Amino acid sequence: MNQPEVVMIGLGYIGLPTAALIAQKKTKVHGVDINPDVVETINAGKIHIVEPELDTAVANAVKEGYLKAATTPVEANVYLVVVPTPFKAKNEPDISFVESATKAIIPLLKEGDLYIIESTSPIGTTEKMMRLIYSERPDLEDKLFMAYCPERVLPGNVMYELVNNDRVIGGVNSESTHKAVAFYRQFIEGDLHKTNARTAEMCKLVENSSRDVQIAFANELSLICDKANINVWELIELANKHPRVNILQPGCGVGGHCIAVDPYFIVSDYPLESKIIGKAREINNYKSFWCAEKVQTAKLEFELKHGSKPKIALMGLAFKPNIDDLRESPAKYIAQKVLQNANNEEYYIVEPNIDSHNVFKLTNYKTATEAADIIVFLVAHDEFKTLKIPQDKVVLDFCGILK
Ligand code: SAJ
Repeated sequence: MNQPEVVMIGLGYIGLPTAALIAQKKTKVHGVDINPDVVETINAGKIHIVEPELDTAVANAVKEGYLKAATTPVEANVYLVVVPTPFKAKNEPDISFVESATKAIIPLLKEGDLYIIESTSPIGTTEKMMRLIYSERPDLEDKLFMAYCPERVLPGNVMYELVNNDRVIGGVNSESTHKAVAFYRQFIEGDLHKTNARTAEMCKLVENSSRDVQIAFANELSLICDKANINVWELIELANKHPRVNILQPGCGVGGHCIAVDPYFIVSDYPLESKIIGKAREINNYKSFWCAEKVQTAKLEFELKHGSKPKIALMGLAFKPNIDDLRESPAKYIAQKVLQNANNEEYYIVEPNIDSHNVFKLTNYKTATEAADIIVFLVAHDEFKTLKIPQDKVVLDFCGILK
């Protein structure tokens, strides 16, 4: 391939679909990933993640020569950093992947290049990377364009949302913002909103924190209603009849790679100011613990009443309904916790969206509900909503299946 237009560093859940999207528009993309297996898979026209429509997009882009992967970057005109920003101890964000991706491209940079970070990042990261770049390349001082542009796609609908969602684009100066907007305009049909880098960084964190806080409110209501003997689902439905009220749904906690994580990026830098954001994280985490305790109590009550051990069905392991993704899943956490406390009861673990699991032995959802004495709904998968549950079963409905 001749010199690519774009280097995409990080070929994961966001980087790879974005690379494929750019390549679909016949712009040459050189994708970079530290994992040689990922590189090999992509160069064979295949994909290593589950995402509808991504397979054909990547296969076509590779076949037509617009997408190529490697473990190291090459010279280009636009550099996109789309690598993970995980956590160190004490929920502090770790930007070392962003740093190492940036360091890898510093020697390749030339006047007029555009450098964009998409990775979820603490406030000030883009400016920090700017200082890093200019400290090593003083010859390029003020001659590069740099911006932050977070992604906002929902796993499972990435190929549609990447093109159609609005984007927030913040440069380290207005020239950078304009240059980055012009770049994204080629691939994105949603509106592109201009701001500065710090606001764009904060915007991403705030979007997910806002959802976390709203879910925490619903989860808090579920705890209060449990004590007050009120059906929380009915309550929320009725409250939402008010034209300006829109309460979200309680569940067994908040999982996934974004909403349960991003608020900590704010809390760790601004602990004194971010009281609601921090508390929401606590409430949502506590909700999972509370659910596990409820199972334990139901189990003991059953034993006292019947003088025998119950059979227990744990319904759902995914981090949200109708997906096969188990990472950071509160349902999985609850299942693990319940099994740790197991005392010769029989358990049926159910997850209709996956065929098998390396830790949990899975049971079909119909078989499990027929056999179990206690049915615990952890995830509101569609299949569960069609089940007819006999009156004599104990049901713990943490996700509104029976509402
Ligand atoms: N959940 C509830 N109650 C609700 C809604 C969700 O308990 O009423 C739970 C889900 O079960 C799940 C968790 O919250 O455990 C998160 O699920 P989600 O569907 O709200 O979001 P994600 O993590 O799949 O994707 C989010 C999205 N952000 C927002 O909706 C603000 C997505 O647009 C982002 O791109 C993504 O995070 C990300 O990458 O940041």
